[in-house]
Amino acid sequence: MPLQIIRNDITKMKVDAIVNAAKNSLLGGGGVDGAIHDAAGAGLLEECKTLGGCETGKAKITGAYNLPCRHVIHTVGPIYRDGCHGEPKLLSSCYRESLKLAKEAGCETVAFPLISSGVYGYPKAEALRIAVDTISEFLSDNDMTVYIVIFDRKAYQIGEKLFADIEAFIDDNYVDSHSDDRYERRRRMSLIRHDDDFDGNIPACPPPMLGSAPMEKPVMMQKAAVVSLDDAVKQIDESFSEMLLRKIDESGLTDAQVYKKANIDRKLFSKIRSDKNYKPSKPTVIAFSIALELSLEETKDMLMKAGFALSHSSKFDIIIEFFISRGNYNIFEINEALFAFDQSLLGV
Ligand code: AR6
Repeated sequence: MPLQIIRNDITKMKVDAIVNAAKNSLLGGGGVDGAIHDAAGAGLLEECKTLGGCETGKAKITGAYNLPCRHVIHTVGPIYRDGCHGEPKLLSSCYRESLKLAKEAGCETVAFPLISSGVYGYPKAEALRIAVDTISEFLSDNDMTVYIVIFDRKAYQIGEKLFADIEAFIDDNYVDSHSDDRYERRRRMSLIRHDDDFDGNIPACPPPMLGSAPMEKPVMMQKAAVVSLDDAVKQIDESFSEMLLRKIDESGLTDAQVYKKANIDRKLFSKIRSDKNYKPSKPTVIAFSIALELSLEETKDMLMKAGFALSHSSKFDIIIEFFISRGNYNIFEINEALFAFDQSLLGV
């Protein structure tokens, strides 16, 4: 996926270039700047001294010394006053100029911190939105993988009300098939075997299933599977790829509009387009269904074409269901929520 938001320490990123949120002198400082200089070693400061500083909104590139990346791109974000002193434009320019340098240096992978959102005081949510918008715009014309590296949870916080609503929705729907304690598993086992047979060893958990998973279910499912196999084969009429292309046609959007909205890169989309039997990952299917604003039923249908389902034993799935059932197709907000609940993000 071209744009990924992850939580990490940027100095640990094994990418072609990491970006430093520096100050005009480029001579080091606190925050991410301090961390990068510490990890890179003295050679970085020596090279920075030769650069003659950097204007706000511009960027300069150096070697990476002891860091696991190849280059460091230093950019200087605006100091936030009230948002009415050209800050958004300057911040956006930091991302654009850094990406331009990365492209010129032949970088295929670049990691950004949330520029200006620390010492320089830019409100984190706004800083993140500008980062995502500017990087997405660049990626619409360039093939590159770009990471936004979030260091602290506060940088990616959703509103309290939304958090509480999702939490309640999860509570109502979540079947935690992994949380059984030893006692509970033993109790369940005793329901299906004579106590005399029970040797005290607890077998591996059965695979997670929908609902509260009574133990008889596998047998019934096997029978059903045998009976319906013929029918099921007959029902394989339209593949995932065919359904996707049909839905795109019906939506009136262009291919490019859809794959960009889904945060899917062009190459992957071409593969899907040209291969009727392409087998996508589950997040890819969901990203397309969000981009196409499909209903919950249609989303389930599209997932089924690719061999997946929405399950109530997965918090990820429940959060997706929460948003789709409310008609909220904003990938950005969905990702904020997924992040807040420690789930992997869409388009990742
Ligand atoms: N990895 C990723 N992100 C980090 C890391 C890290 N290791 N450390 C901090 N952050 P800041 P600014 C996040 O203050 O606001 C320096 O002194 C941090 O949580 O580093 O652009 C320079 O010399 C925050 O979200 O940069 C300048 O004087 C983000 O990085 C001034 O600070 C940016 O915070 C620049 O201020």
